[in-house]
Amino acid sequence: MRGARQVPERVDIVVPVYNEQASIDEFYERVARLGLAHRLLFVDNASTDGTVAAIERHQDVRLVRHRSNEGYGASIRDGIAASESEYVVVIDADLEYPPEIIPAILEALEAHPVVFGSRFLGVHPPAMSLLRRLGNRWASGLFNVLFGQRTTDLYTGMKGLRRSRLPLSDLHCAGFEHCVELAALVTRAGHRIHEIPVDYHPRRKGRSKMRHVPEGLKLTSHMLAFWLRQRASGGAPLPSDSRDRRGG
Ligand SMILES: Nc1nc2c(ncn2[C@@H]2O[C@H](COP(=O)(O)OP(=O)(O)O)[C@@H](O)[C@H]2O)c(=O)[nH]1
Ligand SMILES: [Mg+2]
Repeated sequence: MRGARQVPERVDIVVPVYNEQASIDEFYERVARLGLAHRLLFVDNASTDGTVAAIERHQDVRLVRHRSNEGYGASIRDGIAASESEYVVVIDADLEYPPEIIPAILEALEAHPVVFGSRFLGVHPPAMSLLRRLGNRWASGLFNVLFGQRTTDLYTGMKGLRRSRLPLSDLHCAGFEHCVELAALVTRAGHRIHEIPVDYHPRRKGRSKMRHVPEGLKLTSHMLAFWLRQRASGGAPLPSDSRDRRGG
């Protein structure tokens, strides 16, 4: 990867965790193999298992702790606030997204202010239920129509962001609606969401904590609310690819 040796000192890897004791060690080891373990910034969302103890066994990582469970979005918001590097990577510790994708995200961030790892751009369709696949496609499609983007995976948990190019302190949402808020914020900032394919492996350890159908309905209503708010404030310019490259 171009610049692989300089980039690490400019990246923070924000990892929201809630009861992920089973996968912390493997996640850490795999990031360590990339030479990036010391850039890890875990945000524990008041886990009730041994997640915190598992993280604290690794002395070169940072840990932000919530006293009570504040939601997925709150973890990312607080992780970003506690980080300081120009490159911010967000990834879950449940190993559904392989940490080995991080260097490719960093490389893409050199040219694009926002990079999503898309589970739908690979050679094979992701191993997820038809309902989840259709739900994601529908939500991504609706978002694209409303906000003029071309994302194929609005709800991916694998993202790269350039701090100087985005008003990240404007993120407020605490739940999974954070995904919509962030994508809307990217649009408001005038950027195109750039995507690279990511392999997705449904969790082997622990169980999914997201209730997909109710969350999907909630996210759709948030999407419409963000769109109405954006329109009320004069609307956003449609993102253009050329703007992404300028000064990237
Ligand atoms: N559901 C949930 N997940 C959280 C929270 N805070 C952090 N997370 C992490 O966010 C990720 C998303 O949840 P997950 O169950 O993997 O959803 P799924 O991958 O879509 O099945 C997991 O890695 C969690 O550990 C929270 O408050 N609620
Ligand atoms: Mg997951």
